[in-house]
Amino acid sequence: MSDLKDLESPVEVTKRASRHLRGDLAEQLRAPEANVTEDAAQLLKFHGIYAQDNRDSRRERVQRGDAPEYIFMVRVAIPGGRLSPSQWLALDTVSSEVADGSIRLTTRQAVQFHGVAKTHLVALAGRISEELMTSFGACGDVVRNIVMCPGLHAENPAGRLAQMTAHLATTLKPASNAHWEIFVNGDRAVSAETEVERDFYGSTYLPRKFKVAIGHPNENCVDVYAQDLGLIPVEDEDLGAGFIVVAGGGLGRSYANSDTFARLGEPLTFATYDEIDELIRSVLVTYRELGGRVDRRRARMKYLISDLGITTFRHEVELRLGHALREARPIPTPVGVDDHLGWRELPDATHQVGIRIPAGRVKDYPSGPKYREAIRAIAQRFDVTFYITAAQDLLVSRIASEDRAEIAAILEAFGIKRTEELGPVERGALACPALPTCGQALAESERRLPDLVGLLENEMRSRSLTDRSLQLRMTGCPNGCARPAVAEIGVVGKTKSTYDLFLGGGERGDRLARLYREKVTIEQIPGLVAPLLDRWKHEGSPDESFGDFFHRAVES
Ligand code: SRM
Ligand code: SF4
Repeated sequence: MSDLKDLESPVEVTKRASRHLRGDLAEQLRAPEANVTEDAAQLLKFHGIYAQDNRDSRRERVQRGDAPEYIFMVRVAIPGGRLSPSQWLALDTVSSEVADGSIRLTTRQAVQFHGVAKTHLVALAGRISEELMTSFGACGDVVRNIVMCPGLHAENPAGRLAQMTAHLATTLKPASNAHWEIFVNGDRAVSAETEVERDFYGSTYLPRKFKVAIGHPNENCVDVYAQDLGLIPVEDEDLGAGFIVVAGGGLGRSYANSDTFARLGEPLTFATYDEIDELIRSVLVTYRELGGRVDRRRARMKYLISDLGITTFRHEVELRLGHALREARPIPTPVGVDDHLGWRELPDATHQVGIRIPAGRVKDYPSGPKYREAIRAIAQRFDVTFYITAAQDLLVSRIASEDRAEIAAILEAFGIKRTEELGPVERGALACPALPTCGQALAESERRLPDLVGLLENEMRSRSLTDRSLQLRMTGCPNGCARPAVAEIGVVGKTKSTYDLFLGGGERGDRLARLYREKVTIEQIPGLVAPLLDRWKHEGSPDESFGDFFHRAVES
């Protein structure tokens, strides 16, 4: 046993000693220092909080002999991305009162606040908990925010799938009362001594984060193959409604470990609604027991599946489940692509408008669109439902027919572009936050996205390709938070000013992009893509996407 402990990563030791995620967080939060210790920073992640510093001022401050400007990022889990108007208004208030004035919508339908001071963390947690939201379990070695295609939810908000998302979001959270005790209820919460963590977490939780998404069978806006577990709802002829379960996806890589890679999930089984809870738990226990705990860079479930092979992994799940798994059913090929943007009528005759939010950053631009003001005005006046999408956008859903014109007028008044006005790259471009907040960023991402979008759209325009779409995803490092590994054009930070260029993924999310050029600057990218756009225009078939064309004609 002691040998095993010697091999564990230090985070495992911190988790085990934490008394169900408490550690000395309460004391650390009260201490006068602006930052926290490394151990506390690891535990804070389970509470949805990241210790960061402002990287724009880091160098200058350190040269002056000053400490870095310590700040915190708080991620609020929003299951299925669904929010009520009063929940949105609470997030809006928090963003002005204790964060940097923006609300950052994430690629997993959650919300992030940046630039929060340590002294404001408790107030923030308390405010959002009043609206039944929490950051607990939004980060850390647990099941992260449950992602669900907003189409599935909006079409049937009271349906079985919507209920299942809510159920999973509750039952897959850690059982520990630590969060409520430290951040919300003070000493009213149950003592750690009597607490038992959920059986699939135990005292050291999972080896790493674990991601679950429920995708639409007709389109793949959630990137279901990029998840540790992807669930695709289908009807089985014999067994009725259930899910094709794909396992072992994940897109992060690390330059520091060459044996890390992006991987697509592969079919594991078919499970009915009644079976899905037990199946997920058995997968989690398998991962908890067999997953790597030595090198955190190679601890995700995708490596376990890759190392064992899916057949052996299935067998291990069966051993824990107590019976054989069914064969997976054939995965339906998505019939289309749906970014959920623009206006549409829902089955219950209400309306929905999907608003493009550049890089998910809901804020008011001084001489541009006022996203926060517009959405606040809608939340204050209308009984609607909001959905955050996995493409960092926001849907205003369940709009009564009589309110449609007024909501359209609000969006126009605050300068929000109509979907038809969006450029062919702008419409679907994603970027991770990167600098100045992300401690792992090697290069800019969100802040340089508009430049790259503009450069690529110039190339599209000069070739009269503006009626086609081109999917661009950019990240500041190979962790891949905006999922560039499955994009038509993936731009991945390598050094301060250079990026690796990946090409040939696609909007079905079922193919990895290929490394096309290493270490290029943003300014070089249009020149590298331009000849391929020419070929796509002249050699591609009219309904062939750029990614499909590249894969068929250039890569092969
Ligand atoms: Fe991510 C770490 C932001 C989705 C793979 N991610 C981070 C951290 C917390 C940086 C850190 O560890 O210090 C970033 C916070 C930066 C900041 O300043 O805000 C960060 N990740 C994001 C978000 C906000 C990107 C966005 O533009 O929306 C997304 C938040 C999701 C959420 O709401 O839960 C986000 N991250 C993803 C995705 C995409 C997805 O899940 O669909 C991936 C690739 C899929 C995957 O997990 O393989 C992703 N993030 C990572 C990794 C690589 C993990 C690995 O397997 O090695 C890290 C690094 C880590 O965990 O140590 C990371
Ligand atoms: Fe940070 Fe890298 Fe994720 Fe971008 S991809 S947010 S730089 S960890």
